[in-house]
Order: sequence, then structure tokens, then C-alpha cells
Amino acid sequence: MSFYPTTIAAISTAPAVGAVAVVRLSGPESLAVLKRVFQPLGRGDWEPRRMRFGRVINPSDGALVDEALAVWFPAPNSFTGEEVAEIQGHGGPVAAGRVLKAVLAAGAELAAPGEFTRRAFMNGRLDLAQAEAVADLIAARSEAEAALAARQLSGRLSERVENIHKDIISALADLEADIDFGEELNALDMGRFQARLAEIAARLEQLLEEGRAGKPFRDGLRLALAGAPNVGKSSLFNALANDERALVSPAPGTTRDFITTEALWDGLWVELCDTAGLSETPVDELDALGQERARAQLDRADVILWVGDCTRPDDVGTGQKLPPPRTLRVWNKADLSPPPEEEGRARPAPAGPEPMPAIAVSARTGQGLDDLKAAILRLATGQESPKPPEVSPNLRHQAILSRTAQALNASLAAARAGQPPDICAYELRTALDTLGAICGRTAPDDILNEIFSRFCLGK
Ligand SMILES: Nc1nc2c(ncn2[C@@H]2O[C@H](COP(=O)(O)OP(=O)(O)O)[C@@H](O)[C@H]2O)c(=O)[nH]1
Ligand SMILES: [Mg+2]
Repeated sequence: MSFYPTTIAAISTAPAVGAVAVVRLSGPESLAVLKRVFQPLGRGDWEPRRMRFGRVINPSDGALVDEALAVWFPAPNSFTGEEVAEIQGHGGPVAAGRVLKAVLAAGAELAAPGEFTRRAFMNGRLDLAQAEAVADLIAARSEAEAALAARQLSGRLSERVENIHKDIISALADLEADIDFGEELNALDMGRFQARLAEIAARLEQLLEEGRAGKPFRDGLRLALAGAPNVGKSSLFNALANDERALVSPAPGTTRDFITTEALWDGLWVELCDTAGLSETPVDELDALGQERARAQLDRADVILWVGDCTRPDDVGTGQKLPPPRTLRVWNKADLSPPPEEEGRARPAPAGPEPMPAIAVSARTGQGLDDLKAAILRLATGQESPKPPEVSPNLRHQAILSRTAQALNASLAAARAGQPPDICAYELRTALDTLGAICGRTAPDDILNEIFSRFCLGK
């Protein structure tokens, strides 16, 4: 059943010092290669999925390489769906490299990055969304990212996408039956048909919404602090990172270059970026350069904290120019003075047509920091009570989902306008072809290359 005639090998564990390293083989010659390099202790033949202890020998010179455990998985019950063998030797890059050399000398080829997972996908062991989840799980930096990836790997996203796929097929089949045999059968109830399409479109929209709201849990959260000099940006940065990373000083203009650090907030990965204070007129050339870099960092942030000083509420710097939907007004030094009020509420930022939420905190005492974190998460997810979604389509999935929704809505619009059913059917077929790319039914080769090249060696 396999697509591939070659047998590939790679070190599947991290290239670092550790107790155990795994060299994995996949392909029709896996057992044959294993037998050339591995001398099991004790008699008997290889049994499927049964670990054996023995010696690894390099067949090119007969040298003893390692003592190890080895196991054989006959096709198709393996990760790749092909015949697979694994040798568990001692860890460490050199020791594992020697086992790999022995296996290559015995006839295996070095695997390309992601090649095991690609074979698993081609052999139908995983669909494309699940294969992507393998890479995401390995790369996860936080509990939230790992949990989402694990659910996607188990097929939660694929299942929902496949259900939508099935329902579009069934709508299309009814429509085509009506086109072909309309006279003989009871004519299709157009009202109900349109309701079905609208319901499918709503499910696509729901998935898209989960993709947007899930972004911080899936990709982490990039935060940048901006504001006038000396309002306490670096102090707040340290408090949010729980680390005395940035220099703090009563002298304005301490921070010239930007500083980034990573933190975990309740299992959520956050990157914080402290920047030079923004002002209308830089004090010198170094300050001008610092401010330029600061603005570049603000552009790539998911949420910008525009920090002000409760004791100097009118020193707003150039905050008016920050993008309101991604910016949160933070009044720091609330331990010294209450935040400026407007009609009994923390004064909204004076910027832009849209009101900007404002939060009062003290970097010194920690007051208000939990509220600030909650407000950041509300802004990033667009949800009143943010929580990780069950599945979260990534950007590739989101692009496909919106193109599918477009085609589906075009079909619905044609049906509503009383256009010929052929046109509805054409748009539905486009929706099907488009949606198929999420699980890989219709993904072209260059997309596959793109996805699998992001994997590490040995995966
Ligand atoms: N009382 C009080 N002082 C603060 C607070 N945050 C910062 N400061 C002080 O304000 C000054 C400037 O702080 P810094 O973090 O360097 O400001 P930046 O220039 O905006 O990065 C320092 O003397 C800090 O100790 C706060 O919440 N309360
Ligand atoms: Mg600073």
C-alpha cells in the first residue's frame, strides 16, 4: 500500500544529551536493515511490536556501536503505515549519530525533515490537519498550545470539517438529483434547501470565530509597552514578566533599545516587549533611533499597552497615534494617586473615535495587574470571558474556511435569486474542493512541501 520504495532513517529524539536516543527506520527494508545492524541477545525470531535487547554493530567494519533495545512494527500498524523499526540506544548526539551511521551503512537513506509524518499522511494514517498538529505539539511553548495541538491531533478539528464536507456533498447530491430527475421526483423544496446551506455557512463562521478567538492560546500573545518617558513602562514590563529584566530609573530616557522577554501566564505563552519612550520630539539621535525601533515593535504586537502616569495624566506622549482596537490604556503609579477620572470612571484614552478601555495599576505594589491581564486577554480574543476553544483553526485553515464560506454563500445567493440550479451546484462544488484542502484531500504539492518542511529532522 505504501507510496515509497525507499527505507529512510533518522534520529527521532532531540540532538542533546539524554538517557535514551531513538533511531527510527521506515520503509519496506526496515526489518532487513535492522537485522544487518542489530544482534539480539537470545534466540528466536523477530515478533511484531516486541522489544529485544542486543548489540548494535556497524556492518561496514564490524565495530561495536552500542547496547540497545530494538522493536519492529510490520506494516500497516505503525506511525507511517509502513514497516517501521526503532533502535533505542544511549542518548547524546555522538552515540545516537553512531547508531544512525550503522543503519545508513546497512542500506537505509537519511530521512528529510518531516518525511516520516509525510509518509504517514500519504498512507492515510493522519490527515493534513493532524499532521500539522504533530508539528504544533512538538513546538508548543505553553500548556495551552500543547492542549490545542493534542486535540487537533486526535482529530477534533478534522471531524468538524469532515462533517461540513459531508453535508455539502449531501446538499449537492440532492440538488443534482433535482437537476437530472426533477420532473419525475418530487421537486426539491427550495426553502428547506436554502436553510440547509445557511446552517452550513453558520458552522463555517463558528469555526472561523474559534480560530480568531483561539489565537492567543494557539500562537501565544505578543505585547508591547509604549508611552511617554518615565511613566513606568520598564517597571510594568518587569512586573508582568515576573522578572527584573529591564533597567528602571528615575531618569527619563533610560530605555533606548527595545527589550523582549517571555513569560507564562496561567499556561499562556506571552512575549513582552519594552520600548523606548515615545515623544513628539526625540531628545537626540539615539533617542530617535530608539523610537523608530519602538514603533516597529508596536506594529507586530497583538496588544499594545499605552502606559500613562497617574500623577501626570496630561503627559500622553504620542499615544494618540496608536491603533485603538489593539491598544489598552494603562494608568500606572496608582499607589501614588488615583487614576484620572471622567464622570466617575477611569478616564478613557483621548485617542481616536473608538473608546479605549482604561485600567489603573501599580507596577510597584502589583495592584491591578490581574485585572490588566484579564483585560489584555479580552482584547486579544474579542470575548467577554476568554477561554481556550475546543479546536482552533490556524491561519491556513482560516483562509480555506473563508473561501469555502464565500462559495457557499454565493450558492445560497444564487438559490435565493432564483437562478438556474446549475449555478448553485457549481458554487457548491467549488466550496467542496476548497474545504478539502484542510484535511489534505485536495492540497497541492507545494502546500504539502511548505507544511512538511517546517518539521524537524526525524519527525
Ligand atoms: N510609586 C511608583 N513608582 C513607580 C511605579 N512604576 C515606576 N515607578 C518609578 O518611576 C520611575 C520610572 O520608571 P521606569 O520603569 O524606568 O519608567 P519608563 O521610563 O517608562 O520605563 C522609576 O523611578 C520607578 O521606580 C509605580 O507603580 N509606583
Ligand atoms: Mg524604560
